[in-house]
Amino acid sequence: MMTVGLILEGDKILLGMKKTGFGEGRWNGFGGKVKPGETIDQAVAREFKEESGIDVLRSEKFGEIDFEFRDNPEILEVHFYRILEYRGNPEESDEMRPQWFNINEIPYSIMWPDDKYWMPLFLRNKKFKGKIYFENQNTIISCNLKELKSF
Ligand code: 8WT
Repeated sequence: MMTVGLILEGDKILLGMKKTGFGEGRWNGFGGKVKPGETIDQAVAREFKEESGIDVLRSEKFGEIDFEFRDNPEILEVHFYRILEYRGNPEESDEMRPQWFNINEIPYSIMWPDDKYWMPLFLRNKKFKGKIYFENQNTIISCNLKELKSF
């Protein structure tokens, strides 16, 4: 299980350039694996702080996607959270280089290819659930997302 947290503040969104590991070289939200004994909400705040320096005070789930890769039977369940209240300013970490982007200049070509499908829903305050099947890290075979009223 994984978390991804995102801050939308007016017409700006905070993304981080992943410097190492899975997703290296892509702009992304802040998140990572949920640890044993930890709630998903705790993981959202811990990972967001570790990677961005920002303290999450309140967050809300807005999406859930099951990712599957053609060469790997294991399904990656990712929980997406909107950060509603936070404290502090973004600081670079070993893992991430944070940067604010205008929502009209989101660098989709340097992001996970699924982001162009669900990010517009996030920007319009919608919730969603779905399944995305990848050929490889650059290519989507199928994408099924459904809007929800609530989780
Ligand atoms: C992620 C945004 C993603 N992972 N961490 C993502 N943030 C495993 S595929 C994937 N989009 N797409």
